[in-house]
This record gives sequence, C-alpha cells and structure tokens, in this order.
Amino acid sequence: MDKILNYIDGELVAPTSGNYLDNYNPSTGKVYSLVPDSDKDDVDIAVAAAKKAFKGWSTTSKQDRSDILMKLADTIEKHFDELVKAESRDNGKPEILAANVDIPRAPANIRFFAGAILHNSSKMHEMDGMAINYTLRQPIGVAACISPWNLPLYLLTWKVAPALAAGNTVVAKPSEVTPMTAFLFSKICIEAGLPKGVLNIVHGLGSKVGDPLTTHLDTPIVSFTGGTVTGKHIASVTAPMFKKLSLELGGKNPNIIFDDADFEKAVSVAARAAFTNQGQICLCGSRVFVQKGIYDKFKEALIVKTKKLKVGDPKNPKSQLGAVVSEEHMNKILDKIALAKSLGGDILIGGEREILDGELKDGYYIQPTIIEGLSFNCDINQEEIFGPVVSLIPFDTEEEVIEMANSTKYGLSASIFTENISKGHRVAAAIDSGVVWINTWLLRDLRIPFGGMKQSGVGREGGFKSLEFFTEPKNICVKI
Ligand code: TXE
Repeated sequence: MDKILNYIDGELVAPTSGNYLDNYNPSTGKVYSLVPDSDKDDVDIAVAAAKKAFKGWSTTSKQDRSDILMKLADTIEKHFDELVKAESRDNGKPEILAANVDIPRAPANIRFFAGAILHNSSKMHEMDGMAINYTLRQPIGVAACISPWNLPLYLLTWKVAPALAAGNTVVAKPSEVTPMTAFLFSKICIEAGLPKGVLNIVHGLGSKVGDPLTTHLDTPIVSFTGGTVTGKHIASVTAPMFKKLSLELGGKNPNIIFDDADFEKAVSVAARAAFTNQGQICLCGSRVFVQKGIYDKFKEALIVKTKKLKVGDPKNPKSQLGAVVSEEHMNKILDKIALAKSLGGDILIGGEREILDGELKDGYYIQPTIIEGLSFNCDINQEEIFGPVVSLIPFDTEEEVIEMANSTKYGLSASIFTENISKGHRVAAAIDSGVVWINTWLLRDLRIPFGGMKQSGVGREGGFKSLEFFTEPKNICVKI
C-alpha cells in the first residue's frame, strides 16, 4: 500500500512515531493508501526547518522568489494528468471537475501571486514638507496554513502561494481526509528546486498536528479554511497568543431568483450552484429563494434539470456527481435529509444514498436532492449541510427575501437573479455576505477581496489582500 510522507526541510520523511492512518478512496469505500499520523514532534521539526529557511527566503529578491514560484507552477502542469486522477481518487469528485477546476487553479494561484509580488507597492504619507512616512511591508516568519478536503490542492496553493511570494516560509497541514495531492505537490516542489525548508507539509489529524501548529510559538501567522466549529477553536487558542489570523469558514448561501430573472439561466446556474462538487463547496447556493410568480415553473424546471444529472464513477467523463468525501460525511448528509423529512419537508427528488455497481458498490454516493416546504428558519435552512442538498423557499417581496437571506449566522456568498439592474444592485447591497454575484455564480477574479461576514470568517483573501495578510506593515517616519 502506498505510504504518503511528510515534506520537511526539503526531504520526504516518515512521521517520527512511525504511525499511519488509513486513507480511503470515496468512490469505492476502500482504503488505498496510508497517511502519516504525525504529531507535535513532527510539527516542531517542520517549524524549526521553516524558521531556519526564513532568513534566506525572506531576503531572496522578489524577482527570484517570483521565478522559483513560476517554475513551480510549470512543474505542476507537467504532472497535470497525474494530479487530476489523484485528486479525484482521494476526494471522490469527478475527474472532469478536477481537470477543469481544481488542478488548473493550483498553477493559476501560484502564477497570480508570483506576479503580484512584483507589482505590489507600499504607501507614503507626506507631512507638509516637514517629514515623510513610508510603510514597509515585510514578511513575518513561519506561516501555518491549514486547508480542508473539498478543494484540496486548490485551497492549499491559495494559501501557500501568497505566503511564499511575500517572503514567509510555511508549514502546511492539508486535510487528513484528502492528503494525496499535497504529497504529490511536495515531490513537485523538490523537482522544481524550491529551497529546503521554505515549504514544509505535515500530514495528520487536526488535534495532533493542527493544534500544535497553530499554537506553536514560532508560527505568528495562521491561515485556515475549514468548518466554522474548527475556526472558532483556532480563534480561541490563537487570540491570546496575538497571532495574525485569517479564517475562511462555512456558508449557507442564498440564491435569490426574482420573477423577472432570465429563467433558463437561473435554473441552470441554480443546479450548478447546488450540486457542483457534490455540494461540497463553501460557496454552494444551498438555499434557493424563488419569487412566487415563477415558483412552480421554476421548481419543475429544476427537478427536470436535476433528474438529468448523472451520479456515477468519478472516472467516467459523463458523471456530473461523484462520491462525497467520506463515510462519516455521507452519514451526516443522510441524517440531515432524514431531519428535513421529520420537520415536514417534502423531498422533490433524490434523498437517498445511490448504490452503484461492481467495485463502486460501497462508494459514498448521494442522489442530488431538492427539498421544499420548510420554514426559512429551521435547522435545514440555517445550518450547513455541505452535500448535494438544496432547499426551495418561496417569497413575495424584496424586503421579505432580504430578511430571510440574512437570517443565518453565516455570510459568505449570495447570488441574485434579476433582469432589473437597479434591483440587483439594491439587493446586493442589502445582503450580509462578503461576496455577491448578480446573474451568475462562482465567477472568480483572483484579485477581489474574498471572504465572509459573520460566522463565515475573519479577514479577506485574494489579490493584494492576501499579500497584506502575509506581511507586517512598518511605518518609518523621516524628518526632513
Ligand atoms: O472540517 P475541519 P471537517 C464544513 C462543512 C463540514 C464541516 C466539518 O460543513 O461538514 O465543515 O468538516 C483541520 N486545529 N467545511 O470536520 O475539521 C483539519 O485537519 C487546527 C467547510 O472536515 O474544519 C483540516 O485540515 N486544525 C469548509 C481542516 O482543519 C484543525 C471546507 C479543516 O477541517 C483542527 C471543509 C484543530 N483543532 C469543511 N481540527 C469550507 N469553508 O470550504 C481540524 N483541523
């Protein structure tokens, strides 16, 4: 059985304890590799290596850092097919999705920040001819980057790239549920000639690796993407240590369809926003609010569209949905569907585990599911399900839908469908979320400030916001 290794100080190494955890292929429900069950000892060694490498990396010129990162991006592309297959096998997502979204975004993230660091500038404040203040933005030290299982390589590189471009060194902890592409990425770093210790990857559990990493005295910056409960814990342990903290957490995102929407577009995007990646994207539109004038027509069209979605072998290019990430997660989603029924919800389509044939029979497949008839403030419409489950909620007026959309503790993203441009702007301004799309979903520009309000997160990533996060401003006042 393949053994994944940690990447520390430029070398691929076994965990010091010698212990491993099982790594499952969600499409078959079978163990197919082993992931290091690392602990504090491995974290200490990795942080020490990153700390040692900081001096050299932070004083490497921006151009040289940029060149090395560009080479890293090129090397990822050399291994494109291998990464696509690995991401799909590790996560359960269709290969076609990994090929179109996950894996292309990894080199794109790296190239984006490798370029951005060359175009960054800092501020100057002039004091009426008396003095000038200028602000240096300097790298901070070792960044702890913790990433989740839904978009494994995509989100790992989204953190590592700006941290490294800004001149920090990194200890990363990928999700123990989907470690494979991070492991392949560490081999790619070696192939591309990334200097030793600049990036270190320690695999293992949140409690045994994540905790010692986020609370380590030598990791002054912590960047985390994952669940809100874990984010709250990380905030509580890092705040007393005065660390710089960025949290990208969950979402329960409203998708608002007005009567005057471009109907076909709204239906098609609503299906995509609900079910892409088996609904396991923090930006998924899991609450669809439809204005009453088109509610029945919209519902029928969404059911027809959903019926056509093929749940199947992730390797089959015709499969639009693959497996969800783990047995535990599948059971959590199925429990939520059972709860929806017990609360009086009608399952319009789906609602069951899908059993496939042959070696896929034990895989974690769930039918795309549409629920209606539940109040906007019940558990199903307030808490994240993070699976292929969407809830339909009718509304009358703009005021009413804004109130319902804003009723959750989350505030990550929202979509609004209307052909009335004034209404689109007005509702967008009134929605409590960090990202709002009008007449689209998940159209990402890497320069925008990306992140959530309320319990969806703290801080913003993206563009120069990421470079700001991964640097410390220092003002220098010069008397003239
Ligand atoms: O995430 P966790 P889980 C949501 C989704 C999902 C729920 C829980 O609703 O059902 O979160 O998923 C690491 N200190 N999202 O339990 O635990 C962990 O090892 C430091 C939304 O899988 O938050 C992994 O690397 N790190 C989300 C990472 O945190 C710790 C994507 C995320 O795992 C830790 C994923 C600790 N004490 C789930 N405990 C999104 N926003 O996209 C765990 N980790």
